[in-house]
Amino acid sequence: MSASNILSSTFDKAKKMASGEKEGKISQLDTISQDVSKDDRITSDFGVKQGNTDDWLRVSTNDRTGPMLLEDSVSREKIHRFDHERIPERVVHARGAGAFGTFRLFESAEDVTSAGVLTDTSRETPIFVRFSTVQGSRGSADTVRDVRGFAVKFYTQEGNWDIVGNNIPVFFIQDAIKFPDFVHSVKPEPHNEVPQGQSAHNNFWDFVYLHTEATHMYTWAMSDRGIPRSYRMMQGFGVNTFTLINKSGERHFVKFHWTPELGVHSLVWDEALKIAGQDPDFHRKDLWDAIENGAFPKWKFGIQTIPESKQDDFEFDILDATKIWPEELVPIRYIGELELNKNVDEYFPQTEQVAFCTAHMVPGIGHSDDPLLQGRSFSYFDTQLSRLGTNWQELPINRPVCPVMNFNRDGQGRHTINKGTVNYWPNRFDARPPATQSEGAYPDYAQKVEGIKVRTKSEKFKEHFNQAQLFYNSLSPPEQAHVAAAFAFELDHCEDPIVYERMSQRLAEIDLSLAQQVAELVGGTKPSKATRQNHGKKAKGLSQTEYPPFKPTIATRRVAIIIADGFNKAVFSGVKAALTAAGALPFVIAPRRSEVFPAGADKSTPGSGVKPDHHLEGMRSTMFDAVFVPGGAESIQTLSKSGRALHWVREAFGHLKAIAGTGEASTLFRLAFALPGIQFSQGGEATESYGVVTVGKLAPGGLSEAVAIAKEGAGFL
Ligand code: HDD
Repeated sequence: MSASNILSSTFDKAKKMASGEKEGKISQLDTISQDVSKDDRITSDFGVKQGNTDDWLRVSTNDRTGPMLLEDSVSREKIHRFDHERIPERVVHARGAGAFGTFRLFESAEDVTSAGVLTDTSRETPIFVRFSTVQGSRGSADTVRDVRGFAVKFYTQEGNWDIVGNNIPVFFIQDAIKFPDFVHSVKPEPHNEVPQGQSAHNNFWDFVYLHTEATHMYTWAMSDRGIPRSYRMMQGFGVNTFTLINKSGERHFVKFHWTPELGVHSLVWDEALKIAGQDPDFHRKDLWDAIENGAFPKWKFGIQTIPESKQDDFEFDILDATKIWPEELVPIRYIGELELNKNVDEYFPQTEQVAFCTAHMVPGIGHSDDPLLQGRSFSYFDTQLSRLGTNWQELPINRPVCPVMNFNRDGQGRHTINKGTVNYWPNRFDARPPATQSEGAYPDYAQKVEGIKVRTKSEKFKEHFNQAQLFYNSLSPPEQAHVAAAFAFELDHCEDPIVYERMSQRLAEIDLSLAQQVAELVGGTKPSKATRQNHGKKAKGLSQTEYPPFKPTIATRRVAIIIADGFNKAVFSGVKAALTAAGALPFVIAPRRSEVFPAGADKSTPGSGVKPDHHLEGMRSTMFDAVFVPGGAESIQTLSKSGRALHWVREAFGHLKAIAGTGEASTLFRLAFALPGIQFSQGGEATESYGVVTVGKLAPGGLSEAVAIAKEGAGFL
């Protein structure tokens, strides 16, 4: 395509969009995307074809390499472009993964809002989501204990709307002015820049002790929510209180919720620690692979709303971001669905350059006086200036799909070419006047405000412990045990006694038994009585065990099938096929990656065996959700003698994974799990004990039992 053709087609598209034609975000991006094709030839940035991009132009002879010439502008261009590739990473949420998707509304919320995206059930709104960790830098590990970002950009017909949320429904601070202190305390310490992506250090625990409003949030962060199994298996929350305004001009306060179809699941801590080293990209790859395999992750979208007249009816301030709105008091109404269905084409221009902002709102959705939200809406806008430059809104991933027309002009890196003689309003041509309400102008809600100018918040903001207790009380016993273990791990990393001593006392304001367990482990003084009585109340929706998958499924779960020479091929093939048919991802693991032969095969005939996906040393059990071991006398004998194979199944057992085996596999399991109570099947019946499913003897043609085992194993996930 010639340059003029490319330009005219780009302009045609832009013109169509400006005239209001509904364009999807992907087709908009297609206008500026470039495929790498074999038929293309390398050119300079200015289009001149290059014959050699490997040698700098220099004065040389065959015998001697001489000096390089400054005149070689193409070499200079290549190095110069490389020197400036990096932009400042995000101050927080630097490490992330993004994907495109679609938002569909199945119930109109017109009783509370006039926003098209929340009232028009015939629409499909294109969206971009970026998940992230908070503390670590861009190259840090995915599975650290941390809050996860869940930022959603809706490219609506009325402009961009961003919900910049997290996987935890509350926050560490109530007022945006404290954000720099909070972030400094959790980031690596200033003297030695240690640790990376961890809250397990003196400064963080020092800050949150001195700052009691963080208590509720750090109790969540120490729960299993801090170590999700997958971005696909996390809830998302808008966290702040926003407002919705309906056609009659009535205002409701609102909180936004995303609930995953796959249920809410976590890693166990030992697993998270190991994966951080074994596969730092674990979550990124998980999201990418699911989308590439067509297993599109989905979330239900819900709203909790409170009419303006009921604003003061609660014992907490509904504008306080350190508080949830318990579902018993304010039920969630599910009205829409989000699906992620396309990976990015290039990470930097899309995932890295996407810029979210809490101030990006469309008519029908508005701010509240939530003091955290108000400050955020300044901060996000401001940070993009140093990260992306003045014209960050023009970057392709950030552009709305509806027309943008105003008299903002110039600045570094400006792309838009505005034709015409005027760049101001009003002008003598009446060009580009502001819109009227009936044309869709954003309505400013006429809110009555009164008060005196002070640096304080209302009384209710001063209560900091009730909901920390509510959360802790609502967890199941294993979840509570994980919270205690997490505090004990983190405070063990604090060398300064004042820090772990004070925190041991602080936990007694949540729950005495929690404080005692932690104090004993970390060497703090064990409190003998609660500094604050636990009120004993619970609320629904806080334990993640309340979020099983909408439909139980093994789809996209990674199952390791462990074999060695002499394995039972019929069982192996049957189970593998059954897993694949159910949408699971089976991986064959063996002592070596070169061909492994089933019982009875001629090892000298290449092709009669199976080529494993990985060898036992190369890929650890932590990478998988379940393990299946088919029988075969020789195979099991080899595996039983292998320390690595025994460790593999033992580790999977320790991490509470589903484990299944047939025939001789129970010999391997007996060796690996020398637990007196564990039962193994002797006959043809499947036996389930401690999450291990076995069938001792497979009848001839017993494949169906093996397949049933695989499916039953799936039931544990
Ligand atoms: Fe923030 C990024 C979520 C409070 C200032 N924040 C950022 C991202 C998420 C959140 C998901 C990453 C967006 C992306 O993927 O690009 N932040 C939250 C939530 C908060 C919150 C749920 C509490 C309700 N944030 C918060 C406050 C401030 C900021 C109080 C400042 C006063 N946040 C930022 C920031 C970042 C950011 C520095 C870094 C990069 C960016 O904005 O674009 O401006």
